[in-house]
Amino acid sequence: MTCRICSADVSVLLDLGTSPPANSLKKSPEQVQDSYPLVLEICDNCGNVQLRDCLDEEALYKDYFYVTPSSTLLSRHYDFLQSFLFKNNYLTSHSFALEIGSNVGLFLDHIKPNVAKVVGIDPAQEISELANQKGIETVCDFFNEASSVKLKDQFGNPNIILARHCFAHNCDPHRMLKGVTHLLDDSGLFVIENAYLLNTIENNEFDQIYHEHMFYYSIRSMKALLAIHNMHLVDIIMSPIHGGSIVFVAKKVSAEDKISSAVGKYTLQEDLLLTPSAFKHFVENTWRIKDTLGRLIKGLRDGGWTIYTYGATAKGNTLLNFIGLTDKEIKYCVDSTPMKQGKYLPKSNIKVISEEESQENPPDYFLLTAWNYRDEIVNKVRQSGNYTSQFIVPIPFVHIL
Ligand code: DWN
Repeated sequence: MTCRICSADVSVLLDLGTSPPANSLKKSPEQVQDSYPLVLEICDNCGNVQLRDCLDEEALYKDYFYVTPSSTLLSRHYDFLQSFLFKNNYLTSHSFALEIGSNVGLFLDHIKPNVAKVVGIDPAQEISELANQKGIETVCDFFNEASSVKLKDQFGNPNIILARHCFAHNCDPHRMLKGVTHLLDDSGLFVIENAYLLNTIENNEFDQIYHEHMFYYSIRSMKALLAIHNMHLVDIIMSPIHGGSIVFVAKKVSAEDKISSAVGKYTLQEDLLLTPSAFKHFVENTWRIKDTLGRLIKGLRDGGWTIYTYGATAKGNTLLNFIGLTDKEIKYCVDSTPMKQGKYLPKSNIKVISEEESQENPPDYFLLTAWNYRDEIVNKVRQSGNYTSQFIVPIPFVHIL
């Protein structure tokens, strides 16, 4: 039980029981899957919050079905991120941008017309093929020191490396940073976008805890990690995407670096708010949500009402499995991703159907497991003419829309 950033001793913050990998949808309900513990630990020395049990990359990405959804919210977020990067000259029309964990290449596709070159690297075979088919050059591999050597030989030094919602998907961030420092020259930038620990804690987002998420980064823990690699933060921006995300802009330390005032401002905020009592409330609220939602869903089911979940999300699988909800209580899961449809959610065995299929036979309630797209999904359902299905929103506290 040691911290994977600074090697100090850690203590257990929250134990969510066991679950299969959250993005490993099953081809049939009979398919047997192993479950693994979901235990969150905290390090008092550097502030790191980490998952205790890390799965190996094979187990995690063998049957990986997360495809970045096409969403107006996400597209607006890409605009916001792109304009922040251009406004501060972190990206220019001469930039070569490399994205780690680029998935089907939606973000690279967004910036491609405005920069000199884009390349992606993603370990999921089917997903990187989809990106290449769409014209986003994508290498199918894990990003580490070894693959960084190959990337440098093939493409040269990127001006900017982006890791959006994937930097925490790695049990040894030092390995990833060795690859980054190998690829970047002294002026190169490393941009990490990740769920922000302060938002996760304040909004009771315990469902963000699953095996892909091996770290829950704060500014404090990120600074400690970067310092080990002679890197530091030069800027930060916050975004509401995915329940509250932080974008860290880092580079190799140099005396001439200009540090944005945002770094000091957000560090102060975090020091004041990410306190032991905030963690205590988070743990208490997690158990409260489990109890309230479990009773609500089982009560509605016993009353004869039909319930579907909306969003075959990784988060949703943590939520369902922690509460113990299965296909006995929930008839279907609705999701717009063709690759997920017709498959079954891990452990709960709930069948995934398309949005069109759900429109033909809507339920009394949707449990909104993609609560990060709440407004977009609710509007879509209402615009399809369905004004009767109600939405049960589990986070930050259980409520009905
Ligand atoms: O870090 C991660 C985040 C960013 O994405 C990953 N490790 C995996 C993934 O987590 P998630 O599965 O919880 O992600 P999303 O992005 O919340 O998934 C939304 C799901 O909802 C997708 O499967 C698509 C679906 N969806 C839908 O059916 N109709 C989404 C929208 C916007 C819709 O209108």
